[in-house]
Amino acid sequence: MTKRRLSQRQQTRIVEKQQRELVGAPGADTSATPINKCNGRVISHFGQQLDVEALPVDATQAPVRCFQRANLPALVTGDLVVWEAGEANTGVIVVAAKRSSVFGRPAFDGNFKPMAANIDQVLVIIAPLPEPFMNLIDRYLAAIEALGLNAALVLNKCDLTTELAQFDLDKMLSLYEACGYAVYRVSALDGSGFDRLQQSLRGQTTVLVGQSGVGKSSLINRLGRGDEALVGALSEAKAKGTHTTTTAKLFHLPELDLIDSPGIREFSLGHITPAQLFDGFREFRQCAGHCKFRDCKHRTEPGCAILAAVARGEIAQQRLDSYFQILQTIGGGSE
Ligand SMILES: Nc1nc2c(ncn2[C@@H]2O[C@H](COP(=O)(O)OP(=O)(O)OP(=O)(O)O)[C@@H](O)[C@H]2O)c(=O)[nH]1
Ligand SMILES: [Mg+2]
Ligand SMILES: [Zn+2]
Repeated sequence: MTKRRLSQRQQTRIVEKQQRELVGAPGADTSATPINKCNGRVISHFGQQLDVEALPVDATQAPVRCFQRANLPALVTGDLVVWEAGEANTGVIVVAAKRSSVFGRPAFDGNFKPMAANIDQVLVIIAPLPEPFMNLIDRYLAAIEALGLNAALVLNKCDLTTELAQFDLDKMLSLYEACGYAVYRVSALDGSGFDRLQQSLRGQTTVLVGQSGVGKSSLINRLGRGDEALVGALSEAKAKGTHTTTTAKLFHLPELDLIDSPGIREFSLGHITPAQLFDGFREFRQCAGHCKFRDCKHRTEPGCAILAAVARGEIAQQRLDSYFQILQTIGGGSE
């Protein structure tokens, strides 16, 4: 161990000390707080720099471009911080508050990479175009469940669906409704379906996730003034998104906060365990511990509670297939 590496206890003490410094935090010693220290929230980040808004929010104040002190963990959109003002609308983040929740996904190295903090729910957005994949939806839902967050599904671009396509989409979405997920069918283009959606967002901080081009930014614009987020056309050749949004960004809309996120190409679940994956399929949980064999793989074993639930129509075969497919990618499915 190098001299510079801190023990877990030392690290915990530093974090506790930093959190006591939070302006206005319970027990904070505000007498010692220099006048230029301010509470803030990270609203987006650009490489090494973060845009921070001062709290309480003043709509007339532009965000401050900040660096963060090197001893702080990587900060993300939604993080609550204390920052010190510098020159010309710049600053330095000196304290990071404890997160009440976090959403993220594994980076290329397989480690969990936070993307947004202090959020209440995650909306998984799909659309008739680009074509939705059930397995991708299931990956999102499993990741969201593993983080203990609420999830709901939004089918955007309902104005585009033909009767036949709508039938197929409804069939797929009804599987999720049967599992207890709320599903909203909307069009950011013509505004249909927004009343119910807006109701579910009120008073919450919600992250919008999904493939590039499904209309995450367009939904934010429809819920706001209309010019909040940059929107990009689908590629003509492949009807795929063009990765217009490049960084997670928080928007304050009347009575609700939304975090836009970049569309993704792949969503791996390298950071979750096979047990977490099982729990991430919420309709499986009722069967946990009810299989005849303790190490049941739920493939062909007699007395399998999962297979019995599939036979009774309580678990969709497509969801079980999806589970096996993901399980294999996290190293739990080899036989
Ligand atoms: N017909 C129709 N088109 C829509 C709707 N919502 C969005 N679009 C179009 O879909 C395309 C992609 O929209 P964006 O809002 O940029 O999609 P995004 O999910 O933010 O994409 P990324 O930022 O790349 O992840 C744009 O051409 C939008 O005009 C809708 O409800 N109906
Ligand atoms: Mg976007
Ligand atoms: Zn089983």
